[in-house]
Amino acid sequence: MSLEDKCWTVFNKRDHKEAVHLLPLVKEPDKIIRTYTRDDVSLLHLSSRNDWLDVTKDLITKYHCDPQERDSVGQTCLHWAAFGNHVDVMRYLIDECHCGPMTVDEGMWTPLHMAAYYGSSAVVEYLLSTGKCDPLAKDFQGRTPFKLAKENGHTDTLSVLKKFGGIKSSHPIDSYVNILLVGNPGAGKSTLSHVINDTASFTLLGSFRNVGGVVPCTAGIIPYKLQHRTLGNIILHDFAGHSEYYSSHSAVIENLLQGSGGVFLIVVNMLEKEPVKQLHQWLTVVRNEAQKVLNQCHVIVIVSHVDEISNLVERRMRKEEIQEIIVRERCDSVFLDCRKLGGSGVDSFFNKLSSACEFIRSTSGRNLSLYCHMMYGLLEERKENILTLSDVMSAGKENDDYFIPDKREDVLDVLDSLYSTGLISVLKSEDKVWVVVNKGILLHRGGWDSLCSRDIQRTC
Ligand SMILES: Nc1nc2c(ncn2[C@@H]2O[C@H](COP(=O)(O)OP(=O)(O)O)[C@@H](O)[C@H]2O)c(=O)[nH]1
Ligand SMILES: [Mg+2]
Repeated sequence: MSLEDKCWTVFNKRDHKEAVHLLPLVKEPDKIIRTYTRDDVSLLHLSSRNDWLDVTKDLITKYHCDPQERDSVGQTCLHWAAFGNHVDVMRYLIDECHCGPMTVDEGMWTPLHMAAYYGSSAVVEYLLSTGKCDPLAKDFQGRTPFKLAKENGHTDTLSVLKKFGGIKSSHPIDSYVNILLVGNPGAGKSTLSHVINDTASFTLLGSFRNVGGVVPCTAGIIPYKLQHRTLGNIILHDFAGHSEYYSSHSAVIENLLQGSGGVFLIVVNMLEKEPVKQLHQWLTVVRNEAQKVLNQCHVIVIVSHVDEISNLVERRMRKEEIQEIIVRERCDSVFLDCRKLGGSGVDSFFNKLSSACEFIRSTSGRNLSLYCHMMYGLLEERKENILTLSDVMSAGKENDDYFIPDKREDVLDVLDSLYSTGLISVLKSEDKVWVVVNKGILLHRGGWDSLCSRDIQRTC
């Protein structure tokens, strides 16, 4: 047997004394790679699994082993340490070698998946305490670490995961920013909201978007939840401009902006007789609402239909007239043909909107607990528009991917926190609580009807 083979074998057999003895004798320990349950397993992988902190350090610092190297299924030494339930090696790899705790293997397993699957509770606790792991991450088959621990009956690991339920943790749902499109009828709000929607994943330069009639909604608002390429996660609210909706708009805006602020887009049609007067009116409405909610808001004025004025002198005069009040009111502004999917005006609009969204994200101070993220995952997975509190409680018990608190009051607290982000609505009557996951449903007449008919069915 060669010295290299011997060295690999003692690492595999966890013979620490012999490993320390052989390591300085072999040439290029970083090149020693063999097969063990899979191909491309290195000395560093085995040493991480064995919890040999001294040897792991030597391999990296003296013998040039790469802490990022992967075996044939894409696992790194962090995955191997998670398998062995070894916190010391793991801490060293994360803190000093900058190994990413969210590194995934070919099956999309993070080290947390690995630890949960093997019931390595100490590692689960350590990984969660770093705040750098996503306990909701799903593997290739859509399984969360919680599900893997549950499937394998690791009750200790499950309770460690649950212990972190109340701890604030960041997750993409934190980053949703409400964008509110307001303005008179025909200004271009719906057109612009479709353009934002259409450019969520890519831009077709030079093409136009012509929007047909807007679907009539009882409350006159259409919400779109989007993961936008340049804007990040947003919820876009296209408000009907007709005056009969104004009183309900005010209540809706107050509700939406609770706890997180938002970005107002005031759209004014340049062709209107008195665009300056309109802009003044909308600025007053928006400032009023923003003041009520006590959260940071940002306002961008969009002057639409600029393309319709072909006379350059007239265009400049009209622009200057509106620009004066925009400057005075210290708003961001863009002059646009709202139908365009690309071009410099649109790019400048997206840049402004994107910085406004970042501003809201950085100032909202939103900080949800792991329970909130779990609850939202659970609600999204159910794919139902409306649930009662008891539906939610039993869904929580049946679900293997997510966990929610056991007590009714704690579940209500979690739902209230989610309500304040604008992602769901919670409606309370004397004896019942309704959780509205798809808020759009309430804005159509059928939504209220379905809520009422379910209520009747349950009371019968
Ligand atoms: N020429 C031109 N037409 C536009 C512009 N913005 C919107 N429109 C058109 O104006 C009409 C009303 O737009 P819409 O988005 O429904 O207005 P909303 O009532 O504010 O939602 C539609 O036919 C749009 O195609 C623009 O900037 N330039
Ligand atoms: Mg519209």
